[in-house]
Amino acid sequence: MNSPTLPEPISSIECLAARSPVCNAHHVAKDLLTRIELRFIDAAGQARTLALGPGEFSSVRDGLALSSRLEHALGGTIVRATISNRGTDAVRLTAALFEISTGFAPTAPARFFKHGYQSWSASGGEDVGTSRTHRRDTAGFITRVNHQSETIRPPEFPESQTSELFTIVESGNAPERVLAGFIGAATSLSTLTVSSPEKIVARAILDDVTLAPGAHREIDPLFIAVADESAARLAARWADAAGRWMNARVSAPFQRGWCSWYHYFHAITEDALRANIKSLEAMRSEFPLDVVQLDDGFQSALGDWDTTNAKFPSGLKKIAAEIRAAGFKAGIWTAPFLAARDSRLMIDHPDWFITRTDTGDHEPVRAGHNPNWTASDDKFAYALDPSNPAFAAHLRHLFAKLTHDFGYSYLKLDFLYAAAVPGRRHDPNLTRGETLRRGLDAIRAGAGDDAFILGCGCPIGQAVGVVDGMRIGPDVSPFWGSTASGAGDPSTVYALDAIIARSFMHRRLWLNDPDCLMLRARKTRLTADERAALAATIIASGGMLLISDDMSLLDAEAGKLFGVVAQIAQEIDSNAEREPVLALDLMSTGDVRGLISQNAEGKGTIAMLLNRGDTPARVQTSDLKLGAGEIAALDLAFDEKIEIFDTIDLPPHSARILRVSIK
Ligand code: 9PG
Repeated sequence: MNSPTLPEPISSIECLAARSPVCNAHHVAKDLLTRIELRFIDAAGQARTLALGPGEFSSVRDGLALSSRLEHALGGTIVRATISNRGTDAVRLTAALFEISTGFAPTAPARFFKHGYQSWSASGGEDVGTSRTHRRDTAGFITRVNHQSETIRPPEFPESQTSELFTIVESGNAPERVLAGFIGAATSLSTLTVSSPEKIVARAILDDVTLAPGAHREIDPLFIAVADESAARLAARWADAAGRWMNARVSAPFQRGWCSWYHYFHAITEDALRANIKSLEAMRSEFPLDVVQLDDGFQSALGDWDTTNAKFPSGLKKIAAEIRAAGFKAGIWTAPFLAARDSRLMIDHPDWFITRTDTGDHEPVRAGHNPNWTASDDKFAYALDPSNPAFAAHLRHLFAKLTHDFGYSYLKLDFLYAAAVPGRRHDPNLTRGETLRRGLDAIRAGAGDDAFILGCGCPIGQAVGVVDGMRIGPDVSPFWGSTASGAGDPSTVYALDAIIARSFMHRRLWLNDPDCLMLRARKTRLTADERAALAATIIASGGMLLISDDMSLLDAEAGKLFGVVAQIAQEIDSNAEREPVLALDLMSTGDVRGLISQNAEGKGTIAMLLNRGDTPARVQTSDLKLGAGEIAALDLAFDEKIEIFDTIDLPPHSARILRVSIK
């Protein structure tokens, strides 16, 4: 693994108080990490463990060696563990566990941040230890394979107490919070379980991969920090460390575009696309966009991404040429790790799939279900296996063709979790995390360094350093959704929750894609307030700005609104290069949520306040701690500036942009 941007490790144990808000990194290293445990299966098929206690840095037993190294950097401690097989028999590795002592009282009420598995999975604050069950425990396989790094959690790591990739723990009124998170993800999926306030168990999931005699394996590094700062700021600190470790691609320009999905869905046709290209060309001064991205609905079959169905008679090359001739970058959607029964790919290459271990006959693993995707009776979509070099070579050729031959330079890669499903892989030496990474690397190798790659439906860690943009929430939709029904169905309110919860990732791990703006007032169930709340949350995140409307439905008023939002979005994006966009309260689950963006030169603050609830809300401005200055609020729904005094009133499903101007 290369990590050239990481600061030099400090070898002597010293207090970093002078260099970071962490008061004593020595304390973190020595006292917080209490145990490292390797779980493995020996040559006789026995489940075994090998552990390092406090202050122990290596241990060897029966030819298997476990060692660890601590480095103090970025205001915390980085723990690196290595496993080497010095014996004569192969072993299989199950997991590496890191026990972290938080210092919090076991009985005090505490909260932890439960971070979601992939783009669409929800993230947020939860109470520690109150529940051992989760709504997904009884859900079907497709739901669990979508939203959990393990479809069945080991009993000691229940879903309700488990966060993916990183977590933050806070207790009562204690000023310090504890952050623990993996900052590498190229070699495994990973989780952190908080069953009681005093302990975090971080776990690198090794999927029983083989470790041959003479071989060694480095566990992805774990970052631990304790600081008297907000949960959002700690999360940004994790993202900063992970981005540096994995060479995140964070320098793509601000992205503005159009996407076919949230108006046309599967019914998109070549004619509808062409009509929009014409409108976009004519409306360029009101809607200055760079990318036109065709979404799902063009392909001849799920898996056959270079051929079109009858709705797209001209074929993909001609369509890209038309988009480019109109002055836009051409973008295209694919689900590169999925295929349906009626695809040429699945018919010709039944051996390219991840297969089930619970059935004897090499059945491919089901990773999705969608009646719109296939004419076969079997409506499942199956998971492809990038650990198979033949399929990886196919990916390289396919994306080289789409990019260099057809002319698509913006690639939306969807349903990427499919490469990480459990099952039998071609290469038993690769974990599920490594298999996903290998697939992404093959796509990047084919598409080249200049293509803008957008991940979607993607486990969060494995794509860092490969993708330029990442969807960080579930789909928006032309209706608000019920705040009572629980997350699951696509609806705009859950997308807003995720945009706020994962805002800190923007320009740390990639460019955040908050999903699309919808401005149309007809053919939608979103009210004016709801459309404005969607726009306000998207722009306050600083992330990508894509419109998904039939452009013929947008009038001059929508154009004026777009002008306002595009300017604010770009301003917040440029702030984010220096200062991360932070949730007002990352751990909160209340109806009023918000984002805050600070100008690095100290030229004021822009905040966004959202009332996601079904009843009106009133906010005390002093509670927002926006700093001294005059606050002006902007209601995008009415293009209205409101002078703010002590309180702000927010109707249900509405948002305000607040600008603090320093006099
Ligand atoms: C195209 C869409 C759009 C959208 C993506 C993704 O669980 N599901 O059945 C499910 C279906 C679609 C979906 C997410 C989940 O949306 O996020 O932007 O590209 O695919 O099919």
